[in-house]
Amino acid sequence: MSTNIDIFPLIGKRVFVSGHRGMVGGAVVSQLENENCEVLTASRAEMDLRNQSEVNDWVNRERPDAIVIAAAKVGGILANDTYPADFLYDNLMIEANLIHVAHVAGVQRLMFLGSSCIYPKFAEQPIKEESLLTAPLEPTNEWYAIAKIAGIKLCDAYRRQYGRSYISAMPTNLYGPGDNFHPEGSHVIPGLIRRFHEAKEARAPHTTLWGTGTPRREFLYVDDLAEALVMLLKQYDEPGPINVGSGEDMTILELAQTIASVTGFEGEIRIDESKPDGTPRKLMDGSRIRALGWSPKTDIRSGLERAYRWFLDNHAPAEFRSV
Ligand code: GFB
Repeated sequence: MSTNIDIFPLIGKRVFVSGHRGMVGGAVVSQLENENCEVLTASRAEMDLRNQSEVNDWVNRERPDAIVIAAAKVGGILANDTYPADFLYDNLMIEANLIHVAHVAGVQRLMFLGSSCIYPKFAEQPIKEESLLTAPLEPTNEWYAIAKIAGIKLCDAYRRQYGRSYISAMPTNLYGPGDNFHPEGSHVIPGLIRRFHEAKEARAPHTTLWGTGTPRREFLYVDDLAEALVMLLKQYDEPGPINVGSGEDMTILELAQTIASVTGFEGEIRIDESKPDGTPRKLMDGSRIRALGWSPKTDIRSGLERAYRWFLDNHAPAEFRSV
């Protein structure tokens, strides 16, 4: 993949991946298995990341060399819009505790994960890292975005004041095995996989798509993200966000048609305009990470097929995370 020199070789290092039960954290843990490092994880019962003294005790006891902040309160457009306090407070606490405690405990390396929704609602496309904080945010997810912007700034502040090598990666909209398939709380891909699968099973003549179907989104398969993140952890050391995207976007209606084909739903797709559209377009400029030698391997069709396979194999409604 990348031919750059590792500024932070992972061999023999203790790497704490927070949020390992989530889709992103789980993929990062799998990716780190190729790296001859020791991966540390902690269950929610062991450490509530919103609790500073629990985070302080755990980090000082386990002494990781690096921390990946994949833990976050996440959800789709409706969850973001419905639970603003949870999205703002939980994410602020998780990142503030981990970044501050990492610094105080002398953790050498830290990678914070944000999201493409940190950029202005009407940012020029494709969105460059420099457009951060140049215009207002999309209202449906400004709570989450403001927490994530604070996380980027925390990494930059500890870098500037204390010389810490803490970095921030901004993934585009993600999907894949281990996603949250909650009917209301999920992102669009797992939401539609579930709804279209259930409509097919019920032989329903039609099912719905939220919003107008016209917004454009860029999607990245989670294993491609994990590969990018491990490369960045080893090789990248700059302030500010670095975008991680697929470089291609599509309309939500095009996405729905592809998911209908993958799941075998042949009925009508009706739009439900009572649900929000969110940002009209969110395609990131990936020049910076491409220059480091990374590019995604998974096309949208095969990624969706794998995500659907995972959904079928793990379809256990009682275990779906609530939002
Ligand atoms: O994936 P999604 O919730 O993320 O929605 P955002 C993307 C688009 O798909 C929106 C439409 O225009 C939705 O209206 N959509 C259609 C659906 N059908 C559905 C459905 O069944 N479920 C969902 N969820 N959407 C989130 C942010 O925004 O993106 C988060 O709220 C985060 O903070 C995440 O940044 C990456 O791209 O609109």
